[in-house]
Amino acid sequence: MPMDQLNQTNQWKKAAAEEAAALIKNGMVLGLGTGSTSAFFLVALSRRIAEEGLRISGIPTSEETAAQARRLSIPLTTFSEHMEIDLTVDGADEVEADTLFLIKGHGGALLHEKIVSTSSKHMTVIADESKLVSKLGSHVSVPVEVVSFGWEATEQKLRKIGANPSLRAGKDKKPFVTDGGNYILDCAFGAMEKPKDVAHHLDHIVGVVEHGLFLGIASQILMGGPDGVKILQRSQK
Ligand code: A5P
Repeated sequence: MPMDQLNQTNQWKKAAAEEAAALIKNGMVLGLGTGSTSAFFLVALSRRIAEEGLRISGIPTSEETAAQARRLSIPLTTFSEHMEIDLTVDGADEVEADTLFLIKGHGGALLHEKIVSTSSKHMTVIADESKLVSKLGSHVSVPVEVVSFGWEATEQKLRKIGANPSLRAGKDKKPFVTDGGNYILDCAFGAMEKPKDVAHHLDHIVGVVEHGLFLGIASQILMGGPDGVKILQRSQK
C-alpha cells in the first residue's frame, strides 16, 4: 500500500478507535482485541484512564495485546475473575455490510478473539471502510486454526470442501504458531454466497480448532472513512 494511503487508512482506524474509547463507562469489563486498530483503541483507552480516572479492567485476546496493555498501564483481568464481559472492542479483516458478519484472524488471534467476543454482552468492531464488503471472502481468505498434529490430514479435508488452504508461515518461514500453540491454514473460499454453510462445514472437520468466520457476533461497527466515523448497527443480538 502506498505511504499516503497507509497514513489515511491509519487515520480512519484511529478515528474509529477513539470513538469506541469514548463509549467506555466506569466499571466495565472489556474484551481487548488484537491488531493495529485495536492498538489505537488501547492508546485512547489508556489516555482516558490516566486523564479521567476511568476504572475498567480488560481481558486481552493475545500476548501482543496483553503486553501493550501492560505498557499502557491498562488493568488486566482473567476469566477466573470475570466469566462475562460487558463489551469487546476488536478489529476485523472484512465486514459484510448487510449482516455485520466478519472475517477475523489475519493477526493470528482468532481463537482467543472468538472466546472473548462470544463471552461478551456486546461486540463493537472498529475498522476503516476498506474492510467493508458486500460478500465475505471478496478480498481475504478465512483463517482456520488447526491442531499442529496431523495438520496435513486436516489440510486434505479442507481441500475436499473447496477451501484452497495454505499453511501460514511466520517471518522465519517456519509455520506460524498461534498463542494456543496451533497452526493456521488460510482458506481462500472466494466471495461466499452462504457463509453460514461454510462455517457449518468448518465446525465439523476434525483437527480444526476454530475459524475466522464471526457470524452473528458483532453488535455494531464503527467504520472510519472520509466522511468521519459511521455506525452500522445490528438490529438484534
Ligand atoms: C487479529 O487476529 C485479527 O482478527 C484482527 O482483528 C484483524 O486482523 C484486524 O487487524 P487490523 O486492525 O490490523 O486491520
